[in-house]
Amino acid sequence: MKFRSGFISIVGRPNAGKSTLLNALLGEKISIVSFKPQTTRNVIRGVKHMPGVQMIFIDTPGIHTKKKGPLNEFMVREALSSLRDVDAALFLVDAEKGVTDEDRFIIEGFGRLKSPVVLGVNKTDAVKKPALLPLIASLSALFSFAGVVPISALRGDGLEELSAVLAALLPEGPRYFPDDAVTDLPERFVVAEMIREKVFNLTREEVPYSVAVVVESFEEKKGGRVVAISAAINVERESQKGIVIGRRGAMLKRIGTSARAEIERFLGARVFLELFVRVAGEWTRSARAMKGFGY
Ligand SMILES: Nc1nc2c(ncn2[C@@H]2O[C@H](COP(=O)(O)OP(=O)(O)OP(=O)(O)O)[C@@H](O)[C@H]2O)c(=O)[nH]1
Ligand SMILES: [Mg+2]
Repeated sequence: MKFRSGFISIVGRPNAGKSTLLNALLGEKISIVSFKPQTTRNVIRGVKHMPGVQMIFIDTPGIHTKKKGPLNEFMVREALSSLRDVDAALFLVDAEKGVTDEDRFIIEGFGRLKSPVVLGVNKTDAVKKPALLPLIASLSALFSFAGVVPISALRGDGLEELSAVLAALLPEGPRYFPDDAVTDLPERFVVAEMIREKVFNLTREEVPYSVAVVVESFEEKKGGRVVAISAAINVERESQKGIVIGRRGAMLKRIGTSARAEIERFLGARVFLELFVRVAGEWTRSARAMKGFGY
């Protein structure tokens, strides 16, 4: 049997469940998730190994048209450019939301793609079965998808079928990654993201959207059994700094405790995590400052 491999970009509106799906497909959490839109900011590559097949999934920021500003524009650009040079695209819609303007905007772009697009209808656990058929019919009227698979990324329903449909679209190709690789992201990046996820889930309004996390030191000790990490949570204003620190440091402590547990699982080591909060000016408005934070 010939070995097949390829790159598959997962695209869709914010909050459709793209990152949840990536983690579920890999069986490991590498991409952060929250109930708020615009969680993912960079493309996140994860490798799925199956007998005779290697699939490299690319999780992307949600594509949207309404929110403006340099950071949002960067995010949408990241998502759209991920579609260049992939072997297939997986378009994820949220069955609870139906067909939205954002979905229509994304579908319009598919006309220019050379690669096949598979439609994944997510969150089927949250809707009644009869609602799915008309949703699939109206989406299929807009574009000729190479396959349609209803799934629940949260529950893991339909993922085997989804993997099989996508694998069948991949060309013969090399093993791009070693057999034990889950991602090519640096550990520091994943750690920073895990901290950002906690801020995203624990703070409100504009605070999550004003935060950038940078791991400033990452030191392995005792042959890698212990890792000492120091990270800065950058915010835009003094008032946000107060919120992230919380009363007598309570919020920062909550962020640190939950992030540390997750980082320990990811690194398979004991972790000492030191967090501090820094005001970095209005970094989401400055292309240069954004670049410094990896955007
Ligand atoms: N009920 C249900 N909820 C889901 C499912 N998949 C994801 N979610 C929830 O949807 C929310 C958004 O999930 P994410 O994976 O962060 O969505 P995303 O598409 O990556 O969002 P962005 O990164 O902002 O573009 C979270 O609260 C998830 O728990 C699903 O199959 N069923
Ligand atoms: Mg995401």
